[in-house]
Amino acid sequence: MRVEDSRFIRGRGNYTDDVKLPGMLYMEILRSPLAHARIISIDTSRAWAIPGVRLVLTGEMMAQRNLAWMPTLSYDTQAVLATDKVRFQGQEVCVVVADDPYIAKDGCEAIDVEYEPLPPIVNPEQSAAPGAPVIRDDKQGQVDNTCYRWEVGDREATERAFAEADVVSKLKLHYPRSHPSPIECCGSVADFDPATKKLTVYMTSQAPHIVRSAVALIAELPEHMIRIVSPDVGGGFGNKVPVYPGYVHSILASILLGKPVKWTEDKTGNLISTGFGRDMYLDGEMALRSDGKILAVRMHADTDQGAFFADAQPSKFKIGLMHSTFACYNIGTGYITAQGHYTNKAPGGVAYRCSFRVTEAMFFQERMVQAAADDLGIDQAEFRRVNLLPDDAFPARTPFGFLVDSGQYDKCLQIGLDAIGYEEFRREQAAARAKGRLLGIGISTMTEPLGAGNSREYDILGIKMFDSAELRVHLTGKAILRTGAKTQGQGHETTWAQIVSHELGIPAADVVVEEGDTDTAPYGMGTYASRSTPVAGAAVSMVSRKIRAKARKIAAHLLEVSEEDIEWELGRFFVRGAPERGATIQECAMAAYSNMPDGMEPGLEGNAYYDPPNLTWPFACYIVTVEVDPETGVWDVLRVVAVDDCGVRINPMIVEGQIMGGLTEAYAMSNMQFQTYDAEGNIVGSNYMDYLIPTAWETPGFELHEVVTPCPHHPIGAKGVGECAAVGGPAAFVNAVLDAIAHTGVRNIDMPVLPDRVWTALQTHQDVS
Ligand code: PCD
Repeated sequence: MRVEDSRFIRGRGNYTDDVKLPGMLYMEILRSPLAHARIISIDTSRAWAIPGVRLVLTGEMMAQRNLAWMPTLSYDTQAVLATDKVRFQGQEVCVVVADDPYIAKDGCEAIDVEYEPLPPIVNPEQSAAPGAPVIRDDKQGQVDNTCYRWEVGDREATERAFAEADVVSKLKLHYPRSHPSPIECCGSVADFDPATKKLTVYMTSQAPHIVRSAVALIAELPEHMIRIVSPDVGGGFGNKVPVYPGYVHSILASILLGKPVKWTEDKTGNLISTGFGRDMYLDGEMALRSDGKILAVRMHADTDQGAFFADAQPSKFKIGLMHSTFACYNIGTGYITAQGHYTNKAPGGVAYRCSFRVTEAMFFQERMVQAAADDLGIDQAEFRRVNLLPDDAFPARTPFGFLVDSGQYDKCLQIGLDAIGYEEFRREQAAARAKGRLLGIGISTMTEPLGAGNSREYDILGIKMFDSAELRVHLTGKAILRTGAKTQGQGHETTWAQIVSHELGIPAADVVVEEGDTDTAPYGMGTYASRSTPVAGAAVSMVSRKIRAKARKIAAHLLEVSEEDIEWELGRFFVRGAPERGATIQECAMAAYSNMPDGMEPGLEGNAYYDPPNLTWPFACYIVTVEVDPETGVWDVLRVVAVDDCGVRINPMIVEGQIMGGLTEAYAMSNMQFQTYDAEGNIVGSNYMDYLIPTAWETPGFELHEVVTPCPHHPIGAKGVGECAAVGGPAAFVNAVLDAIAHTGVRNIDMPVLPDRVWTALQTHQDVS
C-alpha cells in the first residue's frame, strides 16, 4: 500500500471542496449557450435583486480593472469574462457570488444576455476557408484564423530522400478531441484578508508555484503576499496545469468582498470549458527502400486549438514536442510542418497524459509504421526490428534535434513478441480467417521524451523548467521533505521517501513528504509531462546527498578521525579499517543539533534545485490482440501485453499502477472517449452520459513486463513513466483492429474505432474517417 492510501481509502483525503472557511461565499459562472456571437447587452439587475446575492461580475467590470483578458501559458490571451463576443459554447460570461451555491445558480439564471449570433467555425478546414469570419478580432493584426505556423527538419534533404525512395507510403488521420476529465473538477477557495492584505488560494492545481507567479504578474499583487495551496488533488491528467478564468473570478470576488469565495466547478463546466487534449489532423508520408529501410518522413499537422491558444506547454516549440515523432527509429531525415487554427471550440490542447503533443506524434508514428510495413509486404515486427535504433546507437541525435540517450529497443520488442506468442498467433489468425473469424494483432513501439526540461530549451513565461527539493532532518533522525512538484495520485509521498531512504538509509516511514503549499515548498514547476521523477525526484537525490556530505563531517567529529578516513554504508558512517567504529545517520542528526564540530553551522537541512541535462527517454512495446465480429463490427480485446523500460524503478508497484492506468486510457481513447461538436458548435460530450470514460467493466486485463535501461544522467537512473502507456497504447489497439480486417485493404479507421466504423469498413472496403 502507498503511504497516501491510508487516508484515501478511508475517505480522509482533503480536497479543495473540503476547505470550509468562516463566512465563506459561493460562486457560480454563467456560460455562453452559443459558440460564436456578439454580445449586445447584459442586464444583471434581476440577479442583484435576489436576496443573498452579494456580487455580480461582468466583463465590463473586469475591463475596468484591466482584468477582462489574461495571458495564457502559450503567449496568447484568453477572455476572463467575455466583453465583445463569445467564442465558444461554455465560455465564461458573468459570475455571481452568493450566500450559498444554489442562490448563486439562481442569480446566473436571472441574468439577461442578448446575443447576436455569428457563424460558428468547428474545424480547421472551416477555420482556414477563405472569407471565414475572424474569431480573434480582438487581436491587433489578426486577419485570419491562423493561430501559429511552425516547421522543423530538413526540407531539401527530405525531398531528395523521397525522390530516391522505392516506395512512398501515405497516411492521413485525425486524433479526436478528448478531455482529461479528472474525477475532481477544477475549483478554488480564494481568501483575501483585508487586514493583512494576504491572499490565500486553495485550489486543485498541478503547478501551484506557476499560479502564484502568474497571479503576481497578472493581478500585480506582491508575490510574498500570495499563498497558493493545492491540497489533495483528485486527478490532474494535464487538465489542472492552466490558469482558468474561474480562479481569477474567485480571487477578484474575494478581494472586492473581503470574504472567502469558493468556486466548485461542476462536471459539465469542466468538460466544456477547461483544457481538452488532441483534436489534431495529421497527414504524412514515409520514403522507403524496398528492403524495409525508412529513408525519411514528411508530416503536416493541423491542430484545432479552440478559441484561445492555451496549450500550457513549456517548450519554445509551437506544437510542443510533436517532433519527437520517430525518435526511436533511425529515419535519416524528416520535415514537419504545423498550423494551429482558431475555432469556436473550448481552448486547450493541453498535455492530456502526454508530454506536450507527444501522444499525437507517437500515434501517427506507430500507425504510419504499420501502414508502411503493409505497403512493403514486410512483417510488422520485422519492419520495426530493421528500423529501431540499435543498442550501440546511443546517444543518438534525431533529425529534429532531440538527443535520445539510452535504450534496449530490440530486447523490449522481443520480450513482447515472446509474451504474446507472435508466431503462434499468426498461425492461429490464418486458421481462424479460413473459417471466417477475424483475429488481429497490433504493435506499438515508442519512446517518449519525459522530464521537461533543461533550462536551455524549456520555460513557462520565462521561468526555467527546473525543480527542487528541501529536506530537513530533525534531531531524532526523522525528516520532512518538500518539493516543487505536486502529486495528484501518483504516489510522491511514497516514492520520494524511498529516494531519501535509498540515499541516506533513513527508513522511508521516517520521512514525511509535503507538496503543494507555496509558503513552505521550494519553488518548482509542478507535476505534468511525467517530469516529477526526472526532475524533482533528481532534486530529492541531490539534496539527500548534500545532507549526507554534511553528516559525514559530523561523523568524523563523532568518531574522532579525519573525514577522509570515513566510509559510508547505507545509513551509517564507519572508520576505514575499523568497521565496528561507526555513527548512524540518526546519531549524526542528533549531533547536528547537540554536538556539532566547532565552527559548523548547526542543523541538518538543505535544498537542491535541479536543472536536468536532458529529457529522459523511456521506451515501451505494447501488443494487443483482438477479435472482430464480421457481422457487427464489434471488437473484443483478447490480450494486452506491455513491456516498459523506464530505467530504474523506485517503486515497482506504483510503476505498474501507472502503466495500467495509462493502458486503460489508451483503450478508452481508441474506442469510447471523445468529444465532438455539431455544426452549430454545440459540444457533444458535456456529461458522463455522452462522454464515456472506462470503468473496470469494459477495461481489458493487462500483462506487464519490464526491461531496465538506467537513465545515464539521472542520479538514480530513473526515467519518467506516468504517461507512456497512454501515449503509446492507442496505436496498438487501432493497429490490431486494422490487422484483423487487413484482407479488406482498409488502411485507416479514425478513432474512435466504433463498431459502426469497423462495419462500414468491412462493407465498403474503404477507409473510414
Ligand atoms: N516512478 C517510479 N519509478 C520510475 C518512474 C516513476 O517509481 N522509474 C513513480 C514516481 O515516483 C511517481 C509515479 O511513478 O510516483 C509517476 O512518476 P512520473 O512518471 O515521474 O510522473 P509524475 O510527474 O509523477 O506524474 C505525472 C503523470 C502525468 S503527466 C499524468 S497526465 C498522469 C500520470 O502522472 N496523471 C495522474 N499518472 C497519474 N496517476 C494518478 N493517480 N493521477 C493522475 O492525475 Mo500530464 O502532462 O499532467 O497530462
